[in-house]
Amino acid sequence: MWGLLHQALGLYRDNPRATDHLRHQLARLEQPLRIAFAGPWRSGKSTLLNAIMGEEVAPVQGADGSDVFTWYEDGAEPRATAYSTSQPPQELTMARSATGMRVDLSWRVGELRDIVVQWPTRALRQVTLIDTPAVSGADEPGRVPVMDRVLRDADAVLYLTRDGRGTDLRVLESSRESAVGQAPPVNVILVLSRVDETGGGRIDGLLTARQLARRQYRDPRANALCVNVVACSGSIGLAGRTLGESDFAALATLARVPRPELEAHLLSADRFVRGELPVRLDAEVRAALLDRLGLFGVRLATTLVRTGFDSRVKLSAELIRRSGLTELRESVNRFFIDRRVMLKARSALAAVETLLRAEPGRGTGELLGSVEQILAGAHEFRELRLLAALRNTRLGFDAELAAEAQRLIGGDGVGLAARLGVEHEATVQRLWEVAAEAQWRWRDRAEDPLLRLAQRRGAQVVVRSCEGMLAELAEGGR
Ligand SMILES: Nc1nc2c(ncn2[C@@H]2O[C@H](COP(=O)(O)OP(=O)(O)OP(=O)(O)O)[C@@H](O)[C@H]2O)c(=O)[nH]1
Ligand SMILES: [Mg+2]
Repeated sequence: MWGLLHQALGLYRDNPRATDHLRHQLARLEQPLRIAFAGPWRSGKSTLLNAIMGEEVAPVQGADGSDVFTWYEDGAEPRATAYSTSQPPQELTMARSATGMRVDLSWRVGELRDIVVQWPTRALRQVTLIDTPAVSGADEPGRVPVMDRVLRDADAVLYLTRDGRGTDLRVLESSRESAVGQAPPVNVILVLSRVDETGGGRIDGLLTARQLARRQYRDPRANALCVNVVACSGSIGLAGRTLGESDFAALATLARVPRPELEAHLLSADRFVRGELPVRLDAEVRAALLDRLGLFGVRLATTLVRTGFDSRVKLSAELIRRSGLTELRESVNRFFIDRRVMLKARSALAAVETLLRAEPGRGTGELLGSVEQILAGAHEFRELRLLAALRNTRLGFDAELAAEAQRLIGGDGVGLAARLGVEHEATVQRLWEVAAEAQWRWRDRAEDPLLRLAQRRGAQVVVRSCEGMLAELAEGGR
């Protein structure tokens, strides 16, 4: 990757703008992984970003029609800087709130381009999170469509949609024109968002929505666009992560109201806030609960309190789990953070490819060839292509074999223990034995004349993954 960027630097040495751009890409390779939250208007991007951070830092319902990208990165001190098209960078005042912070934004929206927020939190050690404006289908003249900028500036994307079909996905589909773009969509997780609203208000509605996500995941159209589909309610996840003792006390008080009576009050926001309840709970407290959890969330939380989640800690954990946030964070870890080196390399490849196509000259054709070769040849990319093929068709392997192949090529986690399906404490000796044994078996398959060519090729990738593990063990890694 470094080599390719340096070759490109050589080609464009007389072009200061291109050189600048390439140097920027080189620097970016060293920086934390950038994950963007993208999607249509009001799909819940800012709320989900807050839920992942575990704090309310991103303003929900910001200014409509703004083009601002807000970057959240690790920093020793909370700090926010605004970058505009017309003025020098300017520091913004921030105020801490009970559950996060607020940035004071008295700015003319059209001029603002980026806000960079530095925020000391563990959540940002390895990643930078980017809150982005709503994507729109229509490209306005003179403006880079939001999704193009998202794909250029971020290494990985959580794409939120409330329906998972139709127009929302078209924006993603149209962004796959380049060679890098046509490689497996390893940098996108599709999030079915605000799923608490789709379950018809039933307590198990969230579970139903999660099943729907799994089904959609097998739909070839979604499959071609992302590495995984996860259903999530950002607001319930966020409420779970920021649940305070006083919130819990209020919910516990509500849970003492006989169920049919509470249900009647939970039919509308107005009834809930203003109705007569047989327990003491101020209207402001009720309004605050409603604001954070929604009617469905209040119903869910009180039901959970009644069924044994009877402390702040227990209730908080269960809300997070049910919201789908736990699963989403696991997916982000497995597909993005564990694979950050590859994802960063991919961003650099995409940047070089775009430049080579935009400014062709002597030697650029050859370098484009190298980009395509890296994409086709790098083992990590092969693993990901195989993962996609296994998910779509299993390549004709039976379920058990397909599952084993998926595990060995890192589909269940890229660590050695996860790939080999052994316990974390396993000795190097044991890891070695399991890897060597898997290598032999898959080598037989790779050479089995009775298998189809695609299957033999797939088996070769698995063999290569096993070899990689053995090499890593030989170097003393685990
Ligand atoms: N019920 C429910 N409401 C949500 C959820 N996530 C967000 N909302 C609400 O939906 C509205 C929009 O949420 P945001 O997080 O601002 O969505 P966004 O995608 O950032 O919106 P824009 O940036 O304006 O495009 C707010 O009123 C949120 O409270 C959710 O998971 N469930
Ligand atoms: Mg927003």
